[in-house]
Amino acid sequence: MIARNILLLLLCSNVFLAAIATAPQTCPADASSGCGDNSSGEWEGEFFPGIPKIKYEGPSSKNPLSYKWYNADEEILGKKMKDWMRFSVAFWHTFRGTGSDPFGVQTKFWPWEDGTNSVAMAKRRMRANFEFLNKLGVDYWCFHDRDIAPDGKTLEESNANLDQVVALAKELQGKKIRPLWGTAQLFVHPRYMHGAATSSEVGVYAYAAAQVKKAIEVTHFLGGENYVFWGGREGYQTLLNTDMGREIDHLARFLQAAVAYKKKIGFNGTLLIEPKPQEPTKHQYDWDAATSIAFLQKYGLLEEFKLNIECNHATLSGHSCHHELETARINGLLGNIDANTGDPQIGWDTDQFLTDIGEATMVMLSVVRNGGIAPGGFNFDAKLRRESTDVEDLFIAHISGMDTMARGLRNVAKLIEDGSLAELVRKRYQSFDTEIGAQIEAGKADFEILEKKAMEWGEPKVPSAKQELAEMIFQSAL
Ligand SMILES: [Mn+2]
Repeated sequence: MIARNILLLLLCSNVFLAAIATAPQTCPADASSGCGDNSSGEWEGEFFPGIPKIKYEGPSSKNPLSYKWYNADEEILGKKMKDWMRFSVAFWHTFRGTGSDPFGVQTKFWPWEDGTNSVAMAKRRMRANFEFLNKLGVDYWCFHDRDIAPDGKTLEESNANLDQVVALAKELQGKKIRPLWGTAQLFVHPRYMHGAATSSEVGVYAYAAAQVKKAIEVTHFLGGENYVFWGGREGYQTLLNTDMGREIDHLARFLQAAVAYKKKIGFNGTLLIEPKPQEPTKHQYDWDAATSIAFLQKYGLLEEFKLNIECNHATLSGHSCHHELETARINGLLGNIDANTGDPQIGWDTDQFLTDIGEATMVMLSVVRNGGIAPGGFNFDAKLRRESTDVEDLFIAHISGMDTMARGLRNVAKLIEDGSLAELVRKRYQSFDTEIGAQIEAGKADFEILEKKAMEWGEPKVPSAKQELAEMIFQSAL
């Protein structure tokens, strides 16, 4: 009996040893394994072994690692799909997302992570990012300064860390890949607990300015096409201790200084404001598109900024994503889309990959009406669910998100070709395609003229809005 147990133990050990010998090189998130001692940040071999370059295989393909609807070079409505989309991978979710939530710790342990936040680890992670982009066939990426390089003990040290990682990113980008946008992380560190540009502490305002200055510089250095301001903690928890007027004035001065600095260093990228109504603060100053537009107008910044509309932020503010996109578009301010979605039954920012085809079709309706969104694009500000823990899931999530947007674009092409939805809208407003309608739209119809018409015409006939017909036409294109 004892002998049999020893034999079994030996057999098991052999199986165990064989498993170690054949497993791909991994660095478990245990710094004592030695992986963390790799000061060069080099990584032998591929980060995503066994995952090929993702190709278009068409709608009938059952291969999860292929595009079914996104065919980068195919022309739709006079433009290549890749030029309509300009997809971007968000470094923070894809490479810094750990799966932790307020109730539980990390669930994702990517093989290349060593459990440290060293510069060497940051460099290794950057190499993983570029292998991911190349395999996915995506030309853009987005980052916060502190996602890609660790905070140092001083601002000087943080800047030096960032410079090291950015130099590597520049080398790995080659000629084709560049940032869709960069941004500064002004919400994680405790110094930003009262906000950054809207902090009650002038030292924090200055620190945030220095951090944004550096983040604009590195975005420029990397050839970034936009720069984003998301006011993570630019808001309040209670008005009882808050001078809202003064804080919003400070925010405007901060953004005016950013515009001046951008021009000084010759950065031609678009500056973008990303509205969000709340979370982490109770009330954020960039509540929604309309609020942000009024702010830009008040402080003379309309010519200097556009909006980065995030679908999940739109629904948090009580709007649809389509509403926010259209509000930005009709004001000439649609600059970029953070392509994600929330959960209809959850009231917070879940940052999920958008996979609803109807929603994607409405998003693409705005983009097509806008003539595209370059120099903006679609940034996947979206993360795997906490329970999705395979490396492969990172690819599947992006492929699914890209295919969904591609289906949206194809559906818009169908709607335009069919023409009946546009015709329904045209007919609805045709009473304004008249002499008096043109007079009204030109601002030349005063109340006396209109009163005369009202008396001449008598009670107006009011036709049906045909909402169900509009919905039927829309559905038939999906
Ligand atoms: Mn976002």
